[in-house]
Amino acid sequence: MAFPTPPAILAGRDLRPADLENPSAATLLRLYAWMHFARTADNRILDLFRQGLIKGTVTGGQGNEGLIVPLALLADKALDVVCLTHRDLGGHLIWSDHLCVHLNQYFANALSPTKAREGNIHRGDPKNRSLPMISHLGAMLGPVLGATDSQRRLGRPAVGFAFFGDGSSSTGDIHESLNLASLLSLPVVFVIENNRYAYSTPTSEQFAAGTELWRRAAGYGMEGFALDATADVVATARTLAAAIEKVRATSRPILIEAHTLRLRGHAAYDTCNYLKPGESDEFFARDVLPKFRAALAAAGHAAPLDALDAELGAFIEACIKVSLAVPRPNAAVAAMAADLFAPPSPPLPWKPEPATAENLTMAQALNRAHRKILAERPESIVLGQDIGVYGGAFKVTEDLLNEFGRPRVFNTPLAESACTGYAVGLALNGHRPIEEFQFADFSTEAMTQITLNAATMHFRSGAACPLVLRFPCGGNVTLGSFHSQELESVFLAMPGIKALYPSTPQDAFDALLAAYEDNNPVILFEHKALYRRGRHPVAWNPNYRDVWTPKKLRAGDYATFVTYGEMVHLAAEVCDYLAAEYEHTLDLFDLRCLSPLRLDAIHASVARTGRLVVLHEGRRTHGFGAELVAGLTEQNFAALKAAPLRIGSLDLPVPFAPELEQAFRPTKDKVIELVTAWMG
Ligand SMILES: Cc1ncc(C[n+]2csc(CCOP(=O)(O)OP(=O)(O)O)c2C)c(N)n1
Ligand SMILES: [Mg+2]
Repeated sequence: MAFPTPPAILAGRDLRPADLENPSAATLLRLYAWMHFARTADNRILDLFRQGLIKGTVTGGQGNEGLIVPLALLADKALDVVCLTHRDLGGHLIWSDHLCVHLNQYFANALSPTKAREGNIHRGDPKNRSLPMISHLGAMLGPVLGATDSQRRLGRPAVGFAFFGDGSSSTGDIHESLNLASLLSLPVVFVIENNRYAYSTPTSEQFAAGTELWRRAAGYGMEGFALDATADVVATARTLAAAIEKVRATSRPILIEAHTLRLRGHAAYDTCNYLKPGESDEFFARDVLPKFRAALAAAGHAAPLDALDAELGAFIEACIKVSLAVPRPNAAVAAMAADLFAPPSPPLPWKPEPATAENLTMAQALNRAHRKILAERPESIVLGQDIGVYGGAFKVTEDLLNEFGRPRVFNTPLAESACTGYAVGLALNGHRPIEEFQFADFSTEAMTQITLNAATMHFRSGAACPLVLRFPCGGNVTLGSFHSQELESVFLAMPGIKALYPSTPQDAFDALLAAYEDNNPVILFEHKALYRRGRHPVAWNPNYRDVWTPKKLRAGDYATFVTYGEMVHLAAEVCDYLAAEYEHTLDLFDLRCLSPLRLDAIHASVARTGRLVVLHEGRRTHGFGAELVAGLTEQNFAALKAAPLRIGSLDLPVPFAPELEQAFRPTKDKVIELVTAWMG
């Protein structure tokens, strides 16, 4: 598809600080051209929405051009990192791609850069470090921090640009991200686009501590200032240029509160009935674009301005025509399903070490796997709370800091959301982070980052997000409701996450390598009660990728028994008991991989035995076993000789006292009782 040739003035997408000292007519006209281009594109997108040619809704950037255009022109598009918001079409147009590509996104057609899986302003350009926005305001900042840090670690003097609105400034992620950036001394320009409203809510109803949001900077130990981006474009550009240069040179973050405008309300459907009388007129009176145009015209540029307006208008119309002619998108289910996960890459060239087996606990096996990864893979980074000097709550990361040093191994603050977002950003830029959650329970703090930002990344943007999230999980350790949970059915209810759950030290060693080299977010469930349950031989296993498939631990013909995690050991004892006492032998499978499920061998077993027992530690109702039972029985229904047996914990929070916890969770005696009753 041939795209119309852009007007020559749009060939220049950069503005250097020197250009602003005594700006030439060409510089001023270029600034104006991009602003006018962005405004006209936004206006036409609104028209097209109203005509029903664009679906969903549109959130315009009309009124924000005085900020986003100079800033995007000043950014180094070959180095810097950005995550633009729903007011920043101008930024997208400048950062990369032809207008037609952006329109294809709005029309959600066959050439949409998100393959029509996202709509309207919800896109980025990950290969050019423009990180795709997600709706969850605040959650976009962490990835900017990570990708910017990744650039710096690779020796590139990048700056990150993190945008958020006055309303978004109320989210917890903003606090976490500002703190993290300052703590790690990351060169990030934080920009608050303060247009005085969040949807219909004025700033006065958003926060009590005044409206000078930039003053928050002091609380994070960073510089901050306010900027009126509706006044003088050149002055704004100069201020931004100085700030960017400073951040680039010092690698310290900065917080800019930019006063901007929202000329068309929140979105296309907004009636703006909440505005005070005359307020809209006041907005339009402050609009910087006509003021800039009038100043340029007064300076003698009226004729080129008219010509520019005409040329840009014609170009936009030509682009709309081209993009409107693009066919509707491919709705084939197979094509969508194929993109849920980033494709597997060849195995990494691991050294076949340790060649001789050592007797290790699971915690030690995981420690060995971390050391192997850090020693052999320069792109690896290990982060988490207390994982440094202390070696982690379960000592899995012991001595890693000593051996590999900062910044490859480092403690994170108590900020699971921003830190996971930061890890997402590292992953998007070619690093491979391994993040330890102190307890799996605290991963709920990072729910949005894991399930929406990371897990949907490949499907909606085509970018790989190789991330290992280590979850010390499970009970039987008398730690109560907030340190004992099994969360697999919570996280795996969302698409796009892989998950491994090893039950032996060797499988744990293999699982960390397999998870590490995968190009997707992988949760590694590590049962706390298994960390120190005896020492077992661990060595380099060339077939480490087998952990993605179930392992058959016992063979039999009476029934098929499926379980994972700590329950594997209990199930093995139950199987031995049934063989000894009842002469019933069972096929016992350790699932090992919870996502994506590869159940072929188990299907074959159920088809042969005709009986199924599923056991897990998480709650029974809505538990992961429901999926296993459904999947395994719907395919083998005709072969079933009995109703499947599903065993899990009670449908309660994990209780504290040992007596209560034992009553809550499956124990060997209870499982034997349930299975023998089921056997009849
Ligand atoms: C965490 C979160 N809660 C609610 C929403 C729904 N929502 C979308 S935009 C918006 C207002 C955002 O206001 P602000 O941050 O000031 O940005 P603006 O739209 O004014 O540019 C809201 C509430 C959201 N996207 N994210
Ligand atoms: Mg706002």
